[in-house]
Amino acid sequence: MIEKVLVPDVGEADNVEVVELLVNVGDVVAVDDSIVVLESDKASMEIPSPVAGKVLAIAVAEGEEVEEGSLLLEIEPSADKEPSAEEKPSADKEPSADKEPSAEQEPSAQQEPSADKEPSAEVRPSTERPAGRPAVDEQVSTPNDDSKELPVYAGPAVRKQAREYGVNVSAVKGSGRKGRILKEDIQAYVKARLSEPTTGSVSAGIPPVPEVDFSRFGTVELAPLSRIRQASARNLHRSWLNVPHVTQFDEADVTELEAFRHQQNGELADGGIKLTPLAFLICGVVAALKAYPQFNASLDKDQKNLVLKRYYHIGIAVETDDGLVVPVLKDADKKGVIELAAESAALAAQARARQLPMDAMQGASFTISSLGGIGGTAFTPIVNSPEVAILGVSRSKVVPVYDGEGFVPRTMLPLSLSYDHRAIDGAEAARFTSHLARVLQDIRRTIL
Ligand code: CAO
Repeated sequence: MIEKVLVPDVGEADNVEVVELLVNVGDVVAVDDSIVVLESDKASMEIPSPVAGKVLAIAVAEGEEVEEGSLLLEIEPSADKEPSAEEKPSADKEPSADKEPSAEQEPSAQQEPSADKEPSAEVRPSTERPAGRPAVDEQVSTPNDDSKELPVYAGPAVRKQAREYGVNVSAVKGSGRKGRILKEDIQAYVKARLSEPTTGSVSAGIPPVPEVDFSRFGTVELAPLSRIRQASARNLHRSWLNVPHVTQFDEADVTELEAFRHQQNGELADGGIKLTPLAFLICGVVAALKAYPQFNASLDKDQKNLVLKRYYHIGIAVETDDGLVVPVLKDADKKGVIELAAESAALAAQARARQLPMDAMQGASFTISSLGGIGGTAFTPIVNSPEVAILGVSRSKVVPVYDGEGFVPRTMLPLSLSYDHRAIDGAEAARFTSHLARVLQDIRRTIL
């Protein structure tokens, strides 16, 4: 008499995959010995043998999809006798030291085995096993050949998953029958490892700042951060972590420019227009970006190309009561200084009134952060990634400059250019700020 073993009720799953065959033709199984591992979207299930006996035929192959009622195996029932140790399916056998791969031989994530490194036909038992079906006992390994630790039971699909995650199966506790490691065990292991606190070494991630109860030292008060501050904190942190920053400092002699600006402000006063250094800076920056297009660019996803932008949309960092906002002055290359002054003032006013439309904050190709109205001598702005550079401007001041014959008073404007060193070299940055300084020294250069 031949007993047909069918796929039992597998819950809600319609189709399940045969991920692992745990027996070979000719194996003798006892009642409840695991014979096959099925896997649905949600879980792996080891199917136990409903009868004791000898496996006559295997009707499925690994990777095949089956459903409730599909034929799995044909078993010739035995006359109530438990199979001897020799007859038992090889997965349950204690592995012999000379045959099993040790954990040290387990491929690491970096050493994904190539097809030609799969167990060769010679090391697989040749008995009646269909081609391509791995022998079950090849899936048993000990953590270390010399150790007295228990062997590790895991099937090929589970081992493949472990390799993909870089997990050493010998470290995983199996929750399947007889300690067999299931895919869920690998997932649980990875999850547990990821949620472990980091040890403080750089390779283990960024060490968290310890939480301190400041009220132990004195009175404290909580000041909630606005949503804008929280959003800019995320952006700044992302840029800080991703971009290798370098800041190039320089200064521009803006003596003549400032004289011209004050004179123009006198003439424009009636029209309600005020020229600040910012409008001239935008104008000078566009000229420098045209001369050095790699600053008006982004790195592509693979970091193999610079995406050079043929448009000049300048982000202006604006301080608002709710935090830093960066509206974008579009097509700055097509606008004159007065228009740039009017538009940047309007954008700053809109930002402070929280009236900026979404598209006014997108598409910048380069950003200027001016603290000149406040003070300071220099600072290191954070690149507004994925842009590759940002110009910081501090407050100009009149200083004595030696002109070869004597000291003369000159108005010097401090420039701080931070850049992404993956995209830009230091020499290029020095050329960019020198060029910008020359343009600002004589703004007529922008029309050349
Ligand atoms: N040197 C000397 N004086 C300067 C100057 C400079 N570099 N820049 C501006 N000034 C003067 C202006 O001429 C103006 O003078 P008057 O009042 O005598 O006319 C005064 O400082 C105030 O200028 P302003 O700041 O109102 O205008 P602006 O066009 O220079 O700047 C804006 C506009 C939006 C950039 C600015 O208001 C702002 O918000 N700056 C802060 C940006 C910021 O927070 N950056 C940090 C980001 S972190 O990277």
